[in-house]
Amino acid sequence: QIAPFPQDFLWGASSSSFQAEGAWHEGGKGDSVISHTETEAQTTAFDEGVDFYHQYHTDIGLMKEAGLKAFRFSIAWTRIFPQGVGKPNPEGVAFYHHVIDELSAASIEPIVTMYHFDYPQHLVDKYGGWLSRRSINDFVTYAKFLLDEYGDKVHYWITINEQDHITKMPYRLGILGKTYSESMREEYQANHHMVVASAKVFNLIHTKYPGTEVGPALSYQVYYPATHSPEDTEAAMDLSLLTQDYLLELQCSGRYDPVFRHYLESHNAWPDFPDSDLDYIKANSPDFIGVNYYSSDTVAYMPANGDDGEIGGKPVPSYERGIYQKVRNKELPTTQWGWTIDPRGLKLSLRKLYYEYHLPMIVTENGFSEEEEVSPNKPIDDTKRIAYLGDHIRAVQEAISLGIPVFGYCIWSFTDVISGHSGMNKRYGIVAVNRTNFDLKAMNRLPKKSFYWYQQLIKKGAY
Ligand code: BGP
Repeated sequence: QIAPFPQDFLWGASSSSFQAEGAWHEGGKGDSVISHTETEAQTTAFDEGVDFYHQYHTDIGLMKEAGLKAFRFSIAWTRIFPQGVGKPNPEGVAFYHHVIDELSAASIEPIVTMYHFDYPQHLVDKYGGWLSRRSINDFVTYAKFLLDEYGDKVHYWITINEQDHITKMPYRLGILGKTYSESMREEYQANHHMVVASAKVFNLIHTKYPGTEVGPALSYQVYYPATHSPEDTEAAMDLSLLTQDYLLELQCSGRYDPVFRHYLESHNAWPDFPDSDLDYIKANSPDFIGVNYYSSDTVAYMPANGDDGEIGGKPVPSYERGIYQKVRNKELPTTQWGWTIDPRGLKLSLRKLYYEYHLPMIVTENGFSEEEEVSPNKPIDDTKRIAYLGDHIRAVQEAISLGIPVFGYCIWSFTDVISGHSGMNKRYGIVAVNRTNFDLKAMNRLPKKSFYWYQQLIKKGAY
């Protein structure tokens, strides 16, 4: 028996400042680490984004037409504090008031991410950013400013988006020219500082802003063992621990898992911190967990002298000798980018997270990417996206039916945005943006078939 979605379920969609806003050199905005990445990302015109900065009014109009109950977006830290700290920038502050007010006028709940990958470059130059303990206070000062400014209008806050990925992508921390394995010590030091900073923001919210809820948004997935062999089962457990479980365990329970600690120590990557941090983190845990789910992975044991793993793609290394390698799962179809399509994996992830942490959850990102041709007169017939979203929404409903508290679901993304890795070739939106990689002129919005499908689904309140 499948239970209906709760009446107040937050049917939503998601985006992020650096992928949507553009206007990098307008409105007094400062540079973030994204402006300085040394990857292919630089060629993808984040500086123009999809022009949300100028077109938010149109976009929110479309959200209203779709019947969205929630919109999750992020604030660009460097629009508020161009240098990361110091004097706030009135134009940036006003911009987010406009966005939030317009959402509220359309009865759309704003879900606001404080930091979604675009860390202020100035703080990296000044003291190394998250690598230094000084970063903790600066994040808390920024968060406090946001709460004082927008706190009476925003109920749901997300502290950091996908810290689990930031930790594995050195350039997102401003560490240039080094791979993950070369910079592990710095990465996990930064990770620890981000957890303490988040705990301080949880504390701030719980003591000073009652009626407001806060949590992290993590990328989460299931890892299946490739065979029945105990080695592969252990490899799948290990990968889950090393990519995601270690972080939730630390953030929600104030504990470094011993196997994880052993892993860090054996790589000379154990961070420095005072013992009191762990008690503090334990005493200040989140109210909910935001779950970004796209796909699952299948894992085999990789001997210390094994060949390179088969798949790359997502920003988690595809193998680590002596521990795991990701392998293809023949049971599951994939997207053009080789990401598996696995709705049951979403239900399993929600079950596992609830079993471990007993916190309410919201799916903060879930979506299907494809290369698409935008034609001005014909809505894109994105049948595969509709099937993907429908199957994943069904999986959420099944989880809710089992008693797991999931209070919302946000499609990634509302309009097409600039993909983190593949620019405008990789589109996720239910509204197309008429913009090719290098044509910055026209950015019309054109609802796809999935837009009308989601509109009907929200109206019915059921899949
Ligand atoms: C998540 C990020 C988003 C978004 C999404 C899709 O990791 O939080 O910002 O980019 O993944 O990823 P991509 O654009 O690389 O396909």
